Amino acid sequence: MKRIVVLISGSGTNMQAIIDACQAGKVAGNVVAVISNKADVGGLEKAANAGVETAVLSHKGFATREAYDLELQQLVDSFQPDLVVLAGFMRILTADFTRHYHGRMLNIHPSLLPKYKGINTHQRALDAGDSEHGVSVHFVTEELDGGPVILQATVPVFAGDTAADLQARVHTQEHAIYPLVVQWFCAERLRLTDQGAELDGQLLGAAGYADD
Ligand code: NHR
Ligand code: GAR
Repeated sequence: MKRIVVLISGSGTNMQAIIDACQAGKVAGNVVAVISNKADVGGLEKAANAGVETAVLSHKGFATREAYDLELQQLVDSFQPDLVVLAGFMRILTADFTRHYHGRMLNIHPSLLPKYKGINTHQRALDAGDSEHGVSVHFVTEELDGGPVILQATVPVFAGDTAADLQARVHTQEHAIYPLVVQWFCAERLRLTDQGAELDGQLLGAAGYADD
């Protein structure tokens, strides 16, 4: 069983979906800890209710990002994770941190990458008049939202949609695709190579689509 540490900053619905999949036996792994950079967020309560250990490490009071990330790295490593999952974690991570977890850290980002890296993705898709929007799961690398994409889900944009409408539509898809990607990783079907993300030895994004 792989050991999974989830980093959150908010409501933790993706975290919950991953814990549920693990506890239902759909994933060859366990969430061994949930760490938040913010106290009193909904995700911490959800994790505790699921019997998962929680920790808070606030970024406030650290002089530099480097200092915070070093402390965060020590905390994460104290749980000896095989996989680190960013699930609505809202802090940009230093290059050193991302290198330390190279090939074993995932993020879910609410856009069809490479479109709309960064924040406010739903509003930006609306402002651009896009007819489609969506969400991407990717390996985390130093480049913000720039690591190799593993799986995406697409949703339609309807006339009159608000950013909140789009966010809700995307959220539902997130809860389907993130546990699936975590399952692939824990089953050792997913790898990060110099070429990109590989599923069952096939490079993703180049030619193949997975149907499982
Ligand atoms: N760090 C690296 N190096 N690479 C990635 O791909 C990362 C990352 C850290 C977080 C998640 C990401 C997203 O999915 C993520 C991917 C936060 C910001 C941001 O601007 C941007 C992207 C992501 C997460 N954060 C502000 C900051 O100054 C704070 C914003 C806030 O608190 O609301 O860190 O979109
Ligand atoms: C998700 O929609 C995720 O895609 C997004 O935050 C939400 C977290 O929801 N991530 C980012 O915007 C990262 N910048 P959750 O806490 O309910 O899982």
